[in-house]
Amino acid sequence: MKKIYSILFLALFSLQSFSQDSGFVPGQLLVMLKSNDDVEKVENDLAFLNSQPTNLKSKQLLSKRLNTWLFEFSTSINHEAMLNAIKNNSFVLIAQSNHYTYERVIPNDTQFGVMWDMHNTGQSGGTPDADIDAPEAWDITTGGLTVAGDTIVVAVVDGGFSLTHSDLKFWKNYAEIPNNSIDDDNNGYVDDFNGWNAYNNDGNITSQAHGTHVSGTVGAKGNNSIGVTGVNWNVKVMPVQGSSGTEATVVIAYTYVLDARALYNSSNGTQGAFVVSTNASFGVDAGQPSAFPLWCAIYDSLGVVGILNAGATANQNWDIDAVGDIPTACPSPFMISVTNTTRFDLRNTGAAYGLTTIDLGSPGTTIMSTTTGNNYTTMTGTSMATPHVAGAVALMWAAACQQMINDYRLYPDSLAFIMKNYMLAGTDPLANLSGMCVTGGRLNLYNALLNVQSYNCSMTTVQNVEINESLNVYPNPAMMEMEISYFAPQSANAEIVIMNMLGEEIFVQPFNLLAGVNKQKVNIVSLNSGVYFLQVKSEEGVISQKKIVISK
Ligand SMILES: [Ca+2]
Ligand SMILES: [Ca+2]
Ligand SMILES: [Ca+2]
Ligand SMILES: [Ca+2]
Repeated sequence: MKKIYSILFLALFSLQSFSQDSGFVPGQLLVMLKSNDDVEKVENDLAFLNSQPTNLKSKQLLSKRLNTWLFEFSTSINHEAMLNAIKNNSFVLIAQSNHYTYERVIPNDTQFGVMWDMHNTGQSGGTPDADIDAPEAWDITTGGLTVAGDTIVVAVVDGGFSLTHSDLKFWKNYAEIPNNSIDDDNNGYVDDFNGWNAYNNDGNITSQAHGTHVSGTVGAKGNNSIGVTGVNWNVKVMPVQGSSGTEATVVIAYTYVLDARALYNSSNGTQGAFVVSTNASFGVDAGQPSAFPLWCAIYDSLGVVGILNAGATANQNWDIDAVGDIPTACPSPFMISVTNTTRFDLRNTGAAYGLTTIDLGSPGTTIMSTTTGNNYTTMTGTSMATPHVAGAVALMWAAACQQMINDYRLYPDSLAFIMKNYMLAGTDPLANLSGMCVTGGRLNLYNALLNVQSYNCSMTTVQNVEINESLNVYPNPAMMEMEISYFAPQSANAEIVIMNMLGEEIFVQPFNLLAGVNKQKVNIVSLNSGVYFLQVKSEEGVISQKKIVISK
C-alpha cells in the first residue's frame, strides 16, 4: 500500500540555491503570507517604518495556493530595512527580494531541442511545459556529487549496455582488476570492473539498445556539445545485466547492487558504491506480489541501506490495482512505480495505471536518448519513463544539504523515504492522471529539488543526553502525528519538547506525568521533514530524549 502524503511547499524560496543572486527590483518584495486574508493587515502594520510612510501595497497575488504576493513600497525606504520589517511581521511566513531571473540552463547537446521530456517548448506540436522542468532544476544542480563529496551512482538493471558510447559515463569498480579471474577487492564478485552480468554471473557486460537508452535518460553527459542530455549531467550509471529470463537472475542482479551500497555504508564510503536508486524497466505483466515474495522483499532490503527503486509498470491499458504487476504492485515503500506520459501531458493509453499501486507519471513517449553504435534514437514505453524517476533521485541527492547527508548516513531508510515523498509531493497534477495514480501527477524535477531544499538543514549542535529506554515514540519516522509513551517513576509536571538540530525549541506541549506508563499524542503537522530531538523535560531539566525523524 502506498502512503498518503501531504503537499509541502513552504520553502519554495530556497535556503541554499546555487543560482545567481545578483540584483533585485528596488521597491519590490515577494511575500508568503500565513493566509491570503492577512494581506491588508500587513499593509496596515507596515504603513510606516521609522515614522516614514512606506506606501506598502500588495501589487499582485502570485500564487493563491502558496499565499504568495508581490508587494511594492516606496523606493525612498531602505530596502534591507523594509525586508527585515516584513520578515518580522507576524502574518508573514517568508519574505525576500524580487530577484531578476536569468535564462535557464539550456545545455548545448545537439539533440536537446527535440527532448520535450526535459524542456517542452511545443516542439512537434506538443503542449509547452508538458515536461519535467529540467532546465529550472539544472539551475540548482546538474548532479554528480553530494555536498559531502559522495560520487552518486544509479544502478540500471537491464538487458545490456553499450559501454563505449561517447555520451555515457558508466561506473567502474576501480578496486577490481578486470579479466584476471581474481576477486581483487574481495567483494564476492570476480572481475566486476564494469558492473555485473547476472545471467552469466560474471563481469562481462554486453551491449544492447534498451539498457543503453535507459542509461542515457538517467545520465547522458550534459553540455558536452554532443547528443542528448541526461537528467543528471555527470552521474555514474552502474550496469547490471539481469532484466529477463528467470526471477533467479533478478535476485542476483539486485543483490549485486545491495552488496555495493551496504559495503559503502559499512566502510564509511571507502569501498562499494553510493547507489541511491535503481531502475527496473522490466517486469512480469499481471504478476501478483503474493506469488513473488522474494522479489518484492528485495526492495525493502534495498530501502534499508538507502536505495529507492523506480519500476516501469506494464505497457498495457490496465488497472494494476485490479490485475497486478511485478514489480510495480510490490507493496514496498521503497518502490516508486511509474507510468508513461506524452508530450501532451496525457497518460499514454498503452501504459498501465493504478490509484494505489502506481505512484506517478513521467515522460515516456518518443523519448530521445542514447543507443548502440554510438548513436541516438527515440523509443516509447514505461521503460523510458522510469529512468527519469531513477535519475531524479540521484539529482535530488546532489541538491541535499550537509545535514541531510549526515542524517542519510545515520538513517538511510528514513531519508530515502523522505526523498520519495519529496518527489511525489512535487509532481505536477494532471487532470488526465487524476484518480489514476497515487499522486495524480507527473514528475517535476524542479519541484522535487525545491522540496529537498525545504529539509531542516540546521547543523547538529545538541549535546546527546543519556537515552532513557522508558521513552518510546511511535511511529518513527512519522508524518502527521506521533504517540509518546513514557514510564515515570513518580508523578511530575513535565513537557514534551521538540528541538531542531541547533537546539532551538520549536515545539512545546505539557505532559503531566503520573507514576507508571504515560501516553500522549503529539501533532507534528507544522514541522518540516528532518531529524529532530524529542525530549521529556521536568523542572529538573531533560529527563529523557530520543531522536525522531519527520517525513512528509
Ligand atoms: Ca518546463
Ligand atoms: Ca570484486
Ligand atoms: Ca579481478
Ligand atoms: Ca550529451
